[in-house]
Amino acid sequence: MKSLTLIILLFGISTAAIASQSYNVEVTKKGFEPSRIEVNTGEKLILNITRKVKTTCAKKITVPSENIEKDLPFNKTVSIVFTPNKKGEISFGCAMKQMLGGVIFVK
Ligand SMILES: [Cu+2]
Repeated sequence: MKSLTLIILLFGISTAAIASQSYNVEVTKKGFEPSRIEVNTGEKLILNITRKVKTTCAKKITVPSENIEKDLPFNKTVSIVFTPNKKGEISFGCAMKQMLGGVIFVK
């Protein structure tokens, strides 16, 4: 019986690892939209970000806790991918001390 439980447990873990969630984010004159995103812990997260305005300080996106920093070319979709492994809040924003930014809620 113990081994059966282990198999079920392993199966559960691998399913969670395969699952992914993706969200589209745009940079508009208001900043990042949406600026609040709710995601599940343990699932691969894909954020597809498109900068729609030419004049903004958000020409880059940073996710400091994940060591992510990426350029956001005008009108071109850039994806950032990581797996949130614990519940809580992950902030993201422009490279300039996140003057424009948002929060990812990991539940
Ligand atoms: Cu900025």
